[in-house]
Amino acid sequence: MAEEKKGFFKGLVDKMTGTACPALSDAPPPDEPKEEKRPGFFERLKSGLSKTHENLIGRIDTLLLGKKRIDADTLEELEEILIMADIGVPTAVELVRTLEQRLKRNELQDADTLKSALKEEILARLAKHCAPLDTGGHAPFVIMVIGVNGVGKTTTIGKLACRFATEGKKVLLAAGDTFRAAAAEQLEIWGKRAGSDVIRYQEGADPSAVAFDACRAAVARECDILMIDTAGRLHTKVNLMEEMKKIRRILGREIPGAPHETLLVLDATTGQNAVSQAKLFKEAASVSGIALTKLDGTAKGGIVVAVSNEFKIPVRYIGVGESAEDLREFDPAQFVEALFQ
Ligand SMILES: Nc1nc2c(ncn2[C@@H]2O[C@H](COP(=O)(O)OP(=O)(O)O)[C@@H](O)[C@H]2O)c(=O)[nH]1
Ligand SMILES: [Mg+2]
Repeated sequence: MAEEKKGFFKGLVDKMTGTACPALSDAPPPDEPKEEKRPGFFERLKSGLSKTHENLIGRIDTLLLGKKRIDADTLEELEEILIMADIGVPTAVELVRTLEQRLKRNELQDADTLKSALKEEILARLAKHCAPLDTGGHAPFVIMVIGVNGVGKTTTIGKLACRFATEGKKVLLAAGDTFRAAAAEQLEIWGKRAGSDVIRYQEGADPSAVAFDACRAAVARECDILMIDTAGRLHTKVNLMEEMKKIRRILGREIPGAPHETLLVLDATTGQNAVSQAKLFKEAASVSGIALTKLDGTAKGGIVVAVSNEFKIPVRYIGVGESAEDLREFDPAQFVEALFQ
């Protein structure tokens, strides 16, 4: 109870001093519908995806310009465009096969019907593997966040902490990236914004010890969510995977079923590299969800489709910027709309 009060009080102070998640605590502008900041996010998503839009829809428009009818050659060229837009070879081939069948059934008369068929097929694939993260089943619900350096792990944890805090959840963060002191400092800044405590050790400490302490603290403090940041040095791939396994073991030993979510963070700007990373981590770390960051300003947004369709792991969140409000639950219909509009 005392903790609750402290959390509330701290939240109040942060609000007054402007250190609480500014974007999340801001009132919506008067002309925006109250309950959702969604239109704002949709616009940001749309402008973030504008390069991908140019890369994909722009090229499709050029391909179809002046075409009286759609034929097999058109679809072959479309396949190339899909691959260039980072939708990935397997998914591009699959999409075009489906469109060929539609063509045979005379369903694709012109550019518009082709584009809306493509949109439908992409949405169907995204929707099939979509599942929002449900943290309700366990307390504390333990989220282990993994991924290579620089993809946005710490930032995503910070944004999520803000998000959970606005839902009234008590969040604890663990600075498991002990490799760089700056990583723990960065997490503490986010912790302050979100009103969440951070368990941190000195630089170079054993991340498993941090995880162990964090579990004990999360249980003792009756937290709803525990998020564990991890290091992502890829040049020591084997060690990294071993370290992750060790952390997992500790978590599972301390809290039944933990980690309840292993969230892999991927940087959309890296395109097919993100696909390779997903492959690597899926095999080694039982990834249960994906967060795709930096969808703002990249031409490689097609990667969302590739990752979701190839790995059959739900994309939980997408990031379109650096502030707390720029992380949202992945909504396939909204994404496809923003991409095609
Ligand atoms: N533009 C943009 N930048 C992001 C996004 N997510 C993270 N970043 C930035 O990416 C950089 C690396 O993020 P960080 O969380 O430190 O990565 P980590 O090494 O995986 O923990 C930071 O400068 C973040 O602000 C995003 O969705 N969009
Ligand atoms: Mg980090």
